[in-house]
Amino acid sequence: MSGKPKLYYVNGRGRMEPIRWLLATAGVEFEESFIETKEDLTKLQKDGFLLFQQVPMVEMDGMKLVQTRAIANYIATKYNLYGKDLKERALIDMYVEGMFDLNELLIMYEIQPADKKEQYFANMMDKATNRYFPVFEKVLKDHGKDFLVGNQLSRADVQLLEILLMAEEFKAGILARFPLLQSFKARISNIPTIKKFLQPGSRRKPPSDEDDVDKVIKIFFS
Ligand code: GSN
Repeated sequence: MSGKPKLYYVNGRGRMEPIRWLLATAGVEFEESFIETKEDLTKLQKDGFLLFQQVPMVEMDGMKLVQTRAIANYIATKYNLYGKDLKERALIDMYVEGMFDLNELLIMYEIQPADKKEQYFANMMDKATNRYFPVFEKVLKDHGKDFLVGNQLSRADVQLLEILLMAEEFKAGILARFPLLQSFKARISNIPTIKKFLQPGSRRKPPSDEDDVDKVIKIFFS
């Protein structure tokens, strides 16, 4: 074994992308094993690799970690991206849970039936710009610091940047009303490990195309 974490998921963003972001931010190299077919998933399930028969799964430090949040919590704690005390951690948890909720909305867009997409998109954009983004804009405005919590980089910053970039892919200009989120985006994107992750050739996954979506539906939803 190489000693590097090994990620088991499809070759796309989905629930694994926040994990890739956290590892990349921590400067940790990782390997990936991609599930390409339903049979690949069934094999992992039959071999007893997956505690709840689901991915994401990350093999690291002698463990087979499942449940996205548990995996992210472990990595964030291990690499000091989880605040310096209980109160900071509580804030980070609240922010990150909001981000997970928004992330879920965004990643589920592609698999909506064609006749539901327009309405789904409108709701998703409404939630992003009227529920979630104003919260983070206000946090930055109120404390006037560079990072969301404790004036040091945490998983909340990393996960917010990920979601800002994803939201912009859906709608360029979505940050127009949020000047502090725009400067936050530029600042966090410039952290060396993150800058590297944002460059072509990194492990960051592109947005999915129609073929990817068909494949994911076949693997997980049929
Ligand atoms: O967050 C988590 O990891 C879990 N609460 C949910 C994981 C999950 O739903 N995994 C699906 C794939 S959909 N996106 O990641 C899954 O592995 N489904 C296979 C199955 O047989 O349930």
